[in-house]
Amino acid sequence: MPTRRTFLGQTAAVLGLAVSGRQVSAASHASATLVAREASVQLAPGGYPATSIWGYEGRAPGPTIRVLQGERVRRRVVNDLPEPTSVHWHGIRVDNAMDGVSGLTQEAVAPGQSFDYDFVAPDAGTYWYHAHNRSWVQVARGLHGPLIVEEAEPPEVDRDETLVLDDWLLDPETALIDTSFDQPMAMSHGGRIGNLITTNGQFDLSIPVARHTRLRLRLINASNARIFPLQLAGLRGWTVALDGMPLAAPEPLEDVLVLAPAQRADLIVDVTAIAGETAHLVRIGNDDRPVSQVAFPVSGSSAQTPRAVPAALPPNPGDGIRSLADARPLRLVMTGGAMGRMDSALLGGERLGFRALAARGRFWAFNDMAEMTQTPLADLSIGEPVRLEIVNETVFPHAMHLHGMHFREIRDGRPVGPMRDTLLVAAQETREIGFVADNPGDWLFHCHMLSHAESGMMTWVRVT
Ligand SMILES: [Cu+2]
Repeated sequence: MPTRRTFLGQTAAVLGLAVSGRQVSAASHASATLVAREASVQLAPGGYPATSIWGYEGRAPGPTIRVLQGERVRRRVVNDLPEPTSVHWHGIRVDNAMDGVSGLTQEAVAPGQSFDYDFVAPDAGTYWYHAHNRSWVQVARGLHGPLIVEEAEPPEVDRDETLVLDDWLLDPETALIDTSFDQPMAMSHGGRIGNLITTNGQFDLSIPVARHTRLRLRLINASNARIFPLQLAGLRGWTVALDGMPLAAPEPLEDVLVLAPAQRADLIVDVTAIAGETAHLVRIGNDDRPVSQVAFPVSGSSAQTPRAVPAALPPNPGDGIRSLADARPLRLVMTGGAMGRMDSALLGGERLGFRALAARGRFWAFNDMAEMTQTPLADLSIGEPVRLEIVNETVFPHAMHLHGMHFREIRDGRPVGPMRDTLLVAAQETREIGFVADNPGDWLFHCHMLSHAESGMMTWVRVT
């Protein structure tokens, strides 16, 4: 085997660079179009060639869309790509026709065509948008961006930073995107895991700060399959929202924050490192070693003393599910994958063995179905409360995402915690969620390890 260069230089290269992290700008307001197109960007460290990506406005992440809570989001998505596409507004309780799921809520937008998205953003918080046609390919190529819905009265912070965490699978010689999107090994294991990890498209993002600066960090995991275990170093912080939805009370972030694909976390952090030091958002690497995800070099001091614990964010409208008294029980059993025990599953009305399924690019099943079926997992009446047990019989974790509605987790028979849209279910684990089916339409429920979704882990519910 020839020795291949790797991107391992990325850890050491982090320190010493002082690049402004502020990528968000007023430019996001300038245009009501969002052009999906090819572009060339420098992702890999200097010395490597530029990478040809697909990005909104030619960037990855795409421009930050920022609106006030209750305002409309209007974007004409123009498809300048060589294949059809559509855009999903992840975590936003949109009208079904605006959900952007090609094949379910709209036809994919052909090359050269456009589609007008127009919806109200009812909930404040940190959301994101991404391609939802062939998403295991299109998101991996860079089609995603932040969607920030601001509170009428946002919390008092010195800076508000959106941090889009992503990974890229690049050819280590050419820095081109590895196009083996359908690779059976990745599909049947943890999904497509990249070899270059970026924040806001930079492998070495560095945000200069002063001591005692208070920052709001809006973390978005836009990767196809990577789970980010994160920690703070030189920062004292609290989690104030998960998946955009406020926590009842800020939770001190002293241990590891696990951010699964598609999940978001809003943190409020105070810089405790002193001038001359560098604080970090730390990622726990595969070998359990801490690695810098984002560096915050400290110079000077913004205040003499640290500040008080932040207040909770104002709650969003709607209470979600509070009682399970009349909830309809549903069950979703996840099977398949490498080292799993799925002997067979249904595909196209035919029962196929695991090898035959694998030959057709199917490695997983929901309730014995290795594809999205014509009939929904459940036909729900508008306003109906639901409890859904998720049984993970595989040996891999899965980040389960419900479109159109938010759920709470059910523990000890009670709905608890903040409302969420994506739940990480660990290997061999059973979890339960509850929600009120209060948004009419056809809504996907799928694994957000995107190659898992493509190879069997997708279903839907109908609300009428
Ligand atoms: Cu999965």
